[in-house]
Amino acid sequence: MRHTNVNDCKIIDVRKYTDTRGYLSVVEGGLDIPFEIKRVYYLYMVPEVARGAHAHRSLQQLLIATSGSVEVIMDDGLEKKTFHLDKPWKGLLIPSGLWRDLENFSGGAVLMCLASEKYDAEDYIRDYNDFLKYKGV
Ligand code: T46
Repeated sequence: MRHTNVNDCKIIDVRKYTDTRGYLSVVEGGLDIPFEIKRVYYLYMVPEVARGAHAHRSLQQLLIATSGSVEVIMDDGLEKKTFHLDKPWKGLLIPSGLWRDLENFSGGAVLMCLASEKYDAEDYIRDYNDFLKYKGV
């Protein structure tokens, strides 16, 4: 989606159930988030490097730092917005068509992604100038 902007990204409280045994969090596609989940992947044992640096043409995602913390910098070509993910019940809902950089993974961080589509290398825009052209900036 060419017309999305950083203000379309939303932090959501992931549904959680608590009792004396601790916490259980759940995400159901189409119910807690506006898409069906076709793929789950997660990043872990990330050294002091940045990841991401791409946009997706179609993919919608929910990112959750299930352990530790990470910064996600969203960029629509005109504006940037930084989200700090640091709780297993805090999710960042990302619509398609936005550039993201992932930085400052804490030690032991695990970043889980619930994705709206199966893997498709063609869905990625990995060159920032191509991204700006795509957004018409
Ligand atoms: C994203 C951030 C949060 C696959 O073969 N299948 C997959 O489903 C995925 C996600 C990746 N790969 C392969 C492609 C690359 O050879 O795994 C390798 C590393 O992927 P990438 O360089 O895209 O990793 P990140 O951390 O830059 O980005 C990933 C996701 O690709 C991306 O969708 O939003 O995590």
